[in-house]
Amino acid sequence: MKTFPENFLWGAAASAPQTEGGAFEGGKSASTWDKWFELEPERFNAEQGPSITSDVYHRYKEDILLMKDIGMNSYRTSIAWTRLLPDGKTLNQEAVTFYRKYFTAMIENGVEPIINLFHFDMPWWLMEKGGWEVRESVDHFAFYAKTAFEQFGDLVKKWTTFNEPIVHIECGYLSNFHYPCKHDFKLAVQVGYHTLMAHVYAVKEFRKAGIPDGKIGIILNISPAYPKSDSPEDLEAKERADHVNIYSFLDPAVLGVIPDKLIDLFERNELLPMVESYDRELIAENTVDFVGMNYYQPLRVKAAVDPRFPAKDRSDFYNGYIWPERRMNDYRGWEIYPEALYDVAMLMKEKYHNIPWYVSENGMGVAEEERFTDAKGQIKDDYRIDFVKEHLEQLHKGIEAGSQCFGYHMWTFVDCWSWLNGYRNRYGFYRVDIENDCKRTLKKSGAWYKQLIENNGC
Ligand code: BGP
Repeated sequence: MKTFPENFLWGAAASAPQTEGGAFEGGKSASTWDKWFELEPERFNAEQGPSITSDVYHRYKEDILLMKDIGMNSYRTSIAWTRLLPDGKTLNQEAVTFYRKYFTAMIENGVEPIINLFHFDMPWWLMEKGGWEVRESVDHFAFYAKTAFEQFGDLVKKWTTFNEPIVHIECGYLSNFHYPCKHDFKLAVQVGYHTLMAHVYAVKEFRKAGIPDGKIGIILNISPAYPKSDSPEDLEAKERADHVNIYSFLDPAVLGVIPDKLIDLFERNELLPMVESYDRELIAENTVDFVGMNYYQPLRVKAAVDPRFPAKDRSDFYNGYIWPERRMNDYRGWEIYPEALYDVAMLMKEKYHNIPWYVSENGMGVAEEERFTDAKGQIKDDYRIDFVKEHLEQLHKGIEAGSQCFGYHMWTFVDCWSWLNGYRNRYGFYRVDIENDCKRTLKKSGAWYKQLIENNGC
């Protein structure tokens, strides 16, 4: 049996916009997702929008008991900025009451809340001004962060600023998956820079708040790049991919510096963002205490074919390729490669002074899971159990080699709403029956996870 360290965090992750629902209840204002769905419902799978999702706004008590049932000792979700500060300035007391009850119920049931501030859910009032494109977004975010620390700092000890900041940049400004669906590399870099500064200002607010025993981190998605060959061109493609997609946030967040190689690459390609003279110092002063790593898939890269200069997209820095031996989760189109989790563990140990970190998301989305229901009504998701086992094996190897990983969170606890994919792919330990009042039913993987937690290993 592979035993994990004492007090290891076992749990799951989710986000406010994907679970809460109550989109226009309790004084909440519209997020960009709420508004985009109103404008273009046909862009969303089966026209499933964010207004109800898994109804956690009304069911959080019931859900926390279900967490307890499977022994989870921690859970990450986020606060909806649009609920706490509907106009960006005025504190919504109903939201304070809701989140205080929600977090208190977790604590009372032995589930430590890890609370994130931004999970792709830009308030619409701010998006109308340009969202992360404009520098004033940084100040608005800092005020929101400060408010959250003041209101909930007595309950929540582990905080994170952003979930996967690269995703709202690439999906909103390089591909067509998040509003505002622009394609502009230079703007994408500016959006990324403002996001980074918003993170830095939130960390600064956190230090000022002086929450006893409080720790702050950031959640990044990590897809380590694996080069097609050892040729200098393919190796350079790997370096560029890792710099753009990983080190761009990980280096400033943990080491307090933006890597020179990235600055040089952007400078040569006329992509440098507008900055303030004091930013560099602020980045250096406001590093994190821990990192969350969302790992789903690796990135296979080779040298770019016919790159444009200056670059118009990441494909001018590196190209993807299909690794002939790959295994796929075809429902999501993501490669399954557990070995990368060991590489991530080693990266954190060797490049990032062995900072404490945890697997903040890992999981497997599968469509039409009801196919696997047995006579007693339980979904037999053995594929998910195998997936987790294989990943935990690699993680365990990394911990044995000295990496300071303190937890493993599955995406997700109850099936949740997924952006443009709606409820197509399911990830949860509990099935959510959206046709039947969002009823929850334990899947086989949930029962298996309970055993895993009891044994602190598998
Ligand atoms: C991560 C996000 C989550 C979640 C998950 C699964 O990148 O942090 O919000 O959605 O991926 O991906 P998807 O829902 O696109 O299948």
